[in-house]
Amino acid sequence: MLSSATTRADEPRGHAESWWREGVIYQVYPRSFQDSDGDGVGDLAGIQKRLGYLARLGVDAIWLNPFYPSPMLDFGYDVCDHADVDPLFGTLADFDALLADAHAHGLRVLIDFVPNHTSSEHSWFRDARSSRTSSKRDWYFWRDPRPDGSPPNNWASPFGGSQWTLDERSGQYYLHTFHPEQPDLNWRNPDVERAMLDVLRFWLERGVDGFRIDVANFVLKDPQLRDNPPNPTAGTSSYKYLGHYDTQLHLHDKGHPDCHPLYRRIRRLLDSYSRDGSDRIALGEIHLYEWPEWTRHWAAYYGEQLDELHLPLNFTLVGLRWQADAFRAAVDEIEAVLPAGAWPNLALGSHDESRIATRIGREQAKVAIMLLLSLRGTPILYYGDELGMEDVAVPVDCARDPFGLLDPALGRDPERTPMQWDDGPNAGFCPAGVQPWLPLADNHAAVNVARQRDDPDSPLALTKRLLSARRSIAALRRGDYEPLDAPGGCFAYLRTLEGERVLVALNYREEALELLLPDRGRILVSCRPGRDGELVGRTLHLQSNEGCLLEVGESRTSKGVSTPIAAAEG
Ligand code: TEU
Repeated sequence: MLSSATTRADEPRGHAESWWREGVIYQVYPRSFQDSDGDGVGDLAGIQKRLGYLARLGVDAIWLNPFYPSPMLDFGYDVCDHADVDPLFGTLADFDALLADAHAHGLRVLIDFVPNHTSSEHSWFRDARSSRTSSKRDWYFWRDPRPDGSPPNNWASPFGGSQWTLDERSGQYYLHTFHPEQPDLNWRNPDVERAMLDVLRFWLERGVDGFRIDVANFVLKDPQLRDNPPNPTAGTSSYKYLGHYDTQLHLHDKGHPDCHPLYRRIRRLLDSYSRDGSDRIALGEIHLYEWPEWTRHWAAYYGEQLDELHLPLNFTLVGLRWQADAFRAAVDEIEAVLPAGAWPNLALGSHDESRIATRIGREQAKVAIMLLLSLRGTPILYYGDELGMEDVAVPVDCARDPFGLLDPALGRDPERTPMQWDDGPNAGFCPAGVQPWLPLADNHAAVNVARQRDDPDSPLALTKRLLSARRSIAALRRGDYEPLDAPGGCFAYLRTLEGERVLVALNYREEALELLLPDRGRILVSCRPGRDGELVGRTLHLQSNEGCLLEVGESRTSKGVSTPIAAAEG
């Protein structure tokens, strides 16, 4: 990244014009990153204490999950006040200090914006539910029961049951996509839009660099609230099965075309706060996985003129089997549907998904990190994945997540356990003698930052080498992507930019592999330590679960033409 003499004190050092295209976003789950006040729950001051680690790791931005005042039924996705900090996490002054210090470390800060619903404890909802004539009544969805007393339509909630709950006092049902304590806001009421855009302004004025928008495409629904049809592909998706929710094709409770003009308005607001080199961005969570041709609908959230979301989140890779051809097909499909000039984004996990090392295995997870950090697109790295942290089996009586209370198999606690910093008490997350809010992994004495820092074979060392390669090689940050036809079990591609040419070869299998390369090369980073810098002739040997990034000489390929690389003979 360029360093600039004109950088202002309140902006990150060394910004590039498209920081959000070239940079790596690191997701911090505030409850679980670092406890600074000894209550067993992470907080903003704790995150601030660890900024040096993040800067040294080599990421460019952090995204913080919600830290707003909340009853924490859905761990902050049930917001009571959008313009404050829950005392559990600190104060607004702590947020300002964290933001300023992050910027001083060269890190951008994205925060979670939760537009679809509030907590039922939010003053808006308390007011709305107080009477049918409340001035806030129409800020939420209220409908009379059907003649038989049942809910107004068939919409099923991912948290189980109906999306409607009867409010006994007024005799009407209110809508909640998720938990009954998370009533949905009615964005068709202009006052709601005005109030929520003011929330964005509040944080933009404080200097945040953008927002991760929770369930961005859920905010506008069918105006007639029609029933959802059955889902003809129920149970066939590789994405986790949510039972009753997945028996419906969610055509009418999300993804209404009116979302698009709304995101154009939000984009205009963000742009009005963007200055040269300092885009304020929208990273929107888009869930459409059961829709026919969903990738086309997903891509539409970039906007026809690239005037909606900078990065509509894409979780394609999370649901895939660990197979080279499945990954190549998924990446190629994303590339094929992207509007001209749009920029992909990639994630291997999040606070909602089983950890990558648990899903595919420890060695395989290193190959996956290499994939994440070398494909075309903005990588989003979930905290702890750089260590190969694994899901932690949380006993049923300690379960905290509302999903898990519904069905232990769906619980998201296992992927939200405390960050493993060192081999001291509570892994350095909270002081000795304090009980962390979720149990630590049993392996925390072996799998932690302090241990891995000195181990060249560790996932952390690999992640650092990859992030450092991204910093020095522009082709990795912004080059074209060209898939290569490789032997079974291998996903290989070129990243090219002007004269720079980086070949990535990933062995998905448990057996060694030999590849015939289009040209000679030099290994920049291998998942196996000790190979960096190795010169390779036309034959590349990959051990089981080994990935390599190679600088290759001039090749005879031209953009868009697939270069076969054969299995080496003999
Ligand atoms: O998640 C949206 C969402 O739909 C997921 O809960 C999904 O259904 C689940 O992970 C199964 O795939 C967002 C947040 O990321 C999540 O933490 C919140 O619980 C949810 O919204 C409600 O705000």
